[in-house]
Amino acid sequence: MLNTKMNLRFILGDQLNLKISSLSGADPKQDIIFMSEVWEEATYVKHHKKKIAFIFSAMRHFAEELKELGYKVIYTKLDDINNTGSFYEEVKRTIKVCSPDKVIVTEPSEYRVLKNIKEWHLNIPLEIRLDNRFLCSHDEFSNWAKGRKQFRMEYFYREMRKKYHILMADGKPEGGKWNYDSENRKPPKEGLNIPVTYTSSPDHITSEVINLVSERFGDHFGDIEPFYFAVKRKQALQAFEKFIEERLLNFGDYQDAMIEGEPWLYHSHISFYINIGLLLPLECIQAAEEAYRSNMAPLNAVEGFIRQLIGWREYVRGIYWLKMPAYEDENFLEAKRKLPELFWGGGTQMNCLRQCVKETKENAYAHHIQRLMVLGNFALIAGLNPDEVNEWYMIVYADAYQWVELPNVTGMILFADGGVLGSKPYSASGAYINKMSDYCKGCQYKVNKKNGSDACPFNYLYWDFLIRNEYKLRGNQRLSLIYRTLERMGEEKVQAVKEDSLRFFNALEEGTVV
Ligand code: FAD
Ligand code: DLZ
Ligand code: SF4
Repeated sequence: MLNTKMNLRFILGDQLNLKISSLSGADPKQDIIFMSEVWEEATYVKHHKKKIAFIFSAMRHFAEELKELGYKVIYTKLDDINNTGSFYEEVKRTIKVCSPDKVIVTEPSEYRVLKNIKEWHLNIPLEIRLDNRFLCSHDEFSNWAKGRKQFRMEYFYREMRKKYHILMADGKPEGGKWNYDSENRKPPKEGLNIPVTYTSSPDHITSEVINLVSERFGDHFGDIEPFYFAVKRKQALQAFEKFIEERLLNFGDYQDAMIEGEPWLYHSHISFYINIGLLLPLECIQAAEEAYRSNMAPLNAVEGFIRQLIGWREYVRGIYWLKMPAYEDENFLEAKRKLPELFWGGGTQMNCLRQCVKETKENAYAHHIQRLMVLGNFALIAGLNPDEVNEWYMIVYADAYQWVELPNVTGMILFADGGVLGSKPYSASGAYINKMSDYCKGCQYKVNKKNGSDACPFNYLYWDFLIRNEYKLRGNQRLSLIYRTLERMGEEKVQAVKEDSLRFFNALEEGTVV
């Protein structure tokens, strides 16, 4: 029978893939595809300029691709005269114009937007479809989590490897081990030959968007130019291929390394492309496995990379949907300190923080260890308020959406969930940063000094954090050794830690450059 129903297929800015579930069964002759740049989404936090430009440009390119494939597309640009500024009003306006029988949308990636959509009154049916890009459904994750006292990524990851037959040999993990991290995470060495990352030049669509963002979002954080991200699937595939061919080989070895002036290292730089749909996680995982099978990259590198995608990425999403909305308000350690100006480029003498903020401002990107062990570690041991830290991470990274940002910040760096996502806080002193980077060489502070005004602040803040939070953390088995060391620390030393930390925090509050 001929289908005479007309569907309005609403595609959000992070759903830019032809295989997205909301397009499944689409009839180019009947259906209308709707996309909209809305003020509400662009400003609910003051996103980095590069992030907004990237999303708008990728949306506009995707709309063009759909038109070339013969689809009817209605697209509202941010500065269209009739743009009402919100998803709800824009969808209602479009319904009035084209009178569809039904609206179809793939579930939004964020709780905030899903809640909003569920409250819409459209007077026609609204079908919300599951997001088929993710490899673990909400139900599967809940079933995995059910009855477990503790969630641990490593066990989830093994299930996912088995489910998708990734790096498996006769039902066992390839090479005999599930995880090859003991071979990874080498400190950086002199003279590494780091390949340049993918860049593209802005075309007329991107140039128009850059002008729009400069005009309308001039007061947002971050540098808009140079703009070099891929904005079309074809380009994102090239960027990913470049990673497979040139950097995957060393991904494991230097996964945790940090080098001044080298923001990209051997990472893949695909999170922003995957998160908006330009790349699909499974195709990236399978391509990496193929690189191993064809001897292009060693197992430690390939397993490490695949674990990030099929393990961590799916795991944090699972935790997010399992724990929302309460997860947003978690503050297990009752951290209250305001986010200092240095996070906005306000200046600091701590070279590691200065470099990571500078690169974040320039690129809307920092790699995992910069986010975790420099910026995140500081936020944790300085006791920064989780709401402010979460907002900062949501703003500054081009790959930030709450489903992935919140668990990484609240769970992974701040331990604000009390140990749901990870088993212990990732706190570390300056020694870790010194081992894994060359930042300390260019720092005014002395990484080997434990106390005094020229000592590395990470050194005394690390102990002060443990002292301040002893009543919450003492019972944690994985911290028992550290607390025993603290017990053996003389009263004089403890006093010095407290005094140095107090001096540091006072300076921070007064706005003095620390
Ligand atoms: P690679 O190092 O090459 O890793 C490959 C891929 O694995 C990434 O592209 C990403 O898709 C996935 N991945 C790796 N680690 C994680 C992780 N912990 N959680 C989820 N996916 C992961 N990632 C985001 O996509 N958006 C965020 O908003 C975000 N916020 C973060 C905040 C903090 C405090 C921390 C510690 C991590 C955060 N991450 C976030 C995870 C990770 O840092 C980035 O995914 C990664 O740095 C992106 O760079 P890449 O593509 O070069 O990653
Ligand atoms: C991040 C973002 C921004 C800045 N702007 C838009 C927009 O104008 N239109 C749109 O459809 N999506 C945008 N996005 C991505 C959305 O925030 C994302 O799709 C939802 O938050 C997912 O829940
Ligand atoms: Fe960072 Fe301390 Fe090293 Fe300075 S000395 S770069 S503050 S770890």
